[in-house]
Order: sequence, then C-alpha cells, then structure tokens
Amino acid sequence: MRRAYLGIGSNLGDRAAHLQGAVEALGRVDGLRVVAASPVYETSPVGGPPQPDFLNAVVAVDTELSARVLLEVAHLIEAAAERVRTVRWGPRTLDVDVLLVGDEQIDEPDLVVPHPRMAERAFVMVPLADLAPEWEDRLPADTASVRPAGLTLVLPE
Ligand code: GSY
Repeated sequence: MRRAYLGIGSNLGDRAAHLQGAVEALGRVDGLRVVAASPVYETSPVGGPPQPDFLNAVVAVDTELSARVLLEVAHLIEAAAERVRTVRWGPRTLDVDVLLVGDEQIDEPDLVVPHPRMAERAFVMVPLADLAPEWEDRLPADTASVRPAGLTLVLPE
C-alpha cells in the first residue's frame, strides 16, 4: 500500500462540481482509498491561450494500484466529466494528474512520475504542501496566483 497524490483542476462549467465529482469517482475505484483532499484554490491559468481561472486541489489516496493503472483511472475520470480535448493546454472540465506514487520514479513516454512540471506549478505545490508538509520547502517563490477559494471537498464515506 502506498500513498499517492493526484492533482485535480477545472476551468470550464461548474468547476467545483467537477472537482467534487472527481473525488467521488476516485472513491468508487477498487484498490484505492481517498484519505484526504486539500482545500480548493482559485488559480490563474498557466500556459495555453487566454482562458478562465481554474479551481485546483490535490487528493491523497492510499492504493495498491500501479502508477500506470492510476493514469488509466485518471483518464477514465476525465472522460466521464465529458472532457473534450479541443485546444491544447486550453480550458477543460476536468484535469486529473498523477503527481506522486509513493517513492516510485517512472520515466516513460506517456508517464513520468513524479510529475515532471509539478515543482514549478504553484497551483500544484500549494495544495500538495497542505497535505504533505515535507513539500513545504519546495514551494515556488511566487504563490500569489493561488488563492483560497473557500471551498472544501467532501471525502467519500
Ligand atoms: O495540468 C493541469 C492543467 N492546467 C492548469 C491547472 O490545472 N491550473 C492552472 N492554474 N493552470 C493550468 N494550466 C494547465 S495546462
């Protein structure tokens, strides 16, 4: 059993409902238990075309699943949120990123763990540090783009 961290984000439609839906969908996956969710943050978009602000959070899970299976789970949950990949880096109903899977290190064409861009992304590192304080000293210098949204995700029973 390992602790894994998933980043979730939405900037299209009912953003909070998409994040809550992702947590609930994770709760229905066999071999995985949702143990915590960070507070939700309103975050300025990084990269891509001009687009609306995101809501972002990080979810901690205890799991026996491999990183590869977690990636498949992430893609299924995105698809269920009717995510349509129209514009690269553009707005999306739901993004689910595999950030960390225990101490595992993977470098494959379609799966890199730890997530290769997480350390430079305040919208990942701020909520990750809420759940895993060992990452606090890796926070980017400028976290002004990441603002508490005053929302809490409800964990599955
Ligand atoms: O990789 C996640 C998708 N994404 C985001 C995001 O979730 N939040 C913010 N603030 N910017 C982003 N740019 C991309 S791509």
